[in-house]
Amino acid sequence: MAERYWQKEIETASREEIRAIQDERLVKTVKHVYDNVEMYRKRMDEAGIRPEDIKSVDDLKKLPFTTKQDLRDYYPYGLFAVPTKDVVRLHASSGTTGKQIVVGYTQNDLDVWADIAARQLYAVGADENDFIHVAYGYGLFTGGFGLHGGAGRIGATAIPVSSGNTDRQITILQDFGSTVLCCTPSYAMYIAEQIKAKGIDPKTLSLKAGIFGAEPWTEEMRHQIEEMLDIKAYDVYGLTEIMGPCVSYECSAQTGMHVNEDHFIVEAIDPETEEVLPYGVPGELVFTCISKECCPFIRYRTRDIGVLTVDKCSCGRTFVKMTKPKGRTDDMLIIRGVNVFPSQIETVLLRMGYSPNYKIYVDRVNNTDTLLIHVEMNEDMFSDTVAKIKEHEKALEAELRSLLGIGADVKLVSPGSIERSMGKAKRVEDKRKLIGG
Ligand code: DLL
Repeated sequence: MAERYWQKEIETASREEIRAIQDERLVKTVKHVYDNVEMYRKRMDEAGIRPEDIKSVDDLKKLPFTTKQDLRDYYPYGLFAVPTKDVVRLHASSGTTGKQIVVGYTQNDLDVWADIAARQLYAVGADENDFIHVAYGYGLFTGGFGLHGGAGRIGATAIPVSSGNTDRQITILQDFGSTVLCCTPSYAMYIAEQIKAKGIDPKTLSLKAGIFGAEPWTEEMRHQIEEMLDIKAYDVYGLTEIMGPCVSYECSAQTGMHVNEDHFIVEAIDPETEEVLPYGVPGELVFTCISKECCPFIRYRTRDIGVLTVDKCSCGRTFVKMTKPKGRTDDMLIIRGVNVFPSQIETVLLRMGYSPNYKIYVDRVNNTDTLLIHVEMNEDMFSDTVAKIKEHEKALEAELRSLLGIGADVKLVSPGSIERSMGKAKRVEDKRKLIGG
């Protein structure tokens, strides 16, 4: 298949060319925030850094980090670098804890966003002939409007279904001829389950690809969705603070996501020492916006753990690639001193032939952390004897122990009994946190 590019010149530019664009845009952005955002001016003055000291990407490490707490402290508009008369859109994210954060976009910011979402759509093989079924939520969440903007930019037909009402999603998939499905991977899985339950053969649908992100998901889950929906499933990454979806986008290679480096500089840092790590070493991803007008955050700490690589990609694109983030530092569970990511548990379940429908319960009993995982049994296990089910549970527990390095209790529950999510899945209930422990 001939490769297609939305903006081939930049997407396949040499590393030197990309670097030159970043140098120029970084210098401009630093001056912009120094002149217009009190927090950055204060922090740079305190650190004795003048905007003129930042001459290239090499100087980036001199600049202070920005955190989610900063967005909360300057809520709602305190970090905007343009007057509100120039702001044409607001989005917000509530996250799982704390006050929501608000970001603004100028018209130019929205145009850039549509461009990078268009890159994602082209990278999965979509063009003006496609029907883009957007089942991410529309509203203050960035998912719906983000992919929608990209669909318009490539001249495809956007179907703004938003999330929820799964029966209607399926009717639309059937009747409107959706070719690309955009939603969270957990919702894609639920849609796939419902399609199966209704006895619909996925081959009778026009779907060919899915663009799934907004939450961590494993390779195993990718394979399962691809098989159940008979599509190629692509990952997409982004966050409200930096733009929304499509900060980075997956291509035909399906081995990680290219960061749109003409708009964002990405670094991986050691979350403890804050030192910048070399390519190939897992670290906390940090993004600097270099083309945004309203909210060009500098060195924003995402809390997402990923690995950056610059190896030549088979698709021809030259932007740095990031792996699927395996989780956030603040979603990481520390159980009896051992770091556990929900995605590790998901890997084991799917490898053992279970569905990715599970719920993790963490508690503290007699000063010891407990880990209990509810997993849905497969339809064919449902008629098994109690003793047989116990055997399945024991087998899963052994596998989990060997991967996680700590023991976990597994309870197999009936198929369909774990609550499904139409947006980001909530997989963990940490009762230790509820009691302030
Ligand atoms: O989730 C933006 C988005 C919408 C991305 C639609 C992709 C598709 P927030 O609600 O601000 O924004 O959440 C951002 O979600 O820091 C990650 O922890 C997580 N996340 C996003 N994409 C992925 C992904 C949107 N592909 C937070 N893999 C980020 C793993 C992801 N985690």
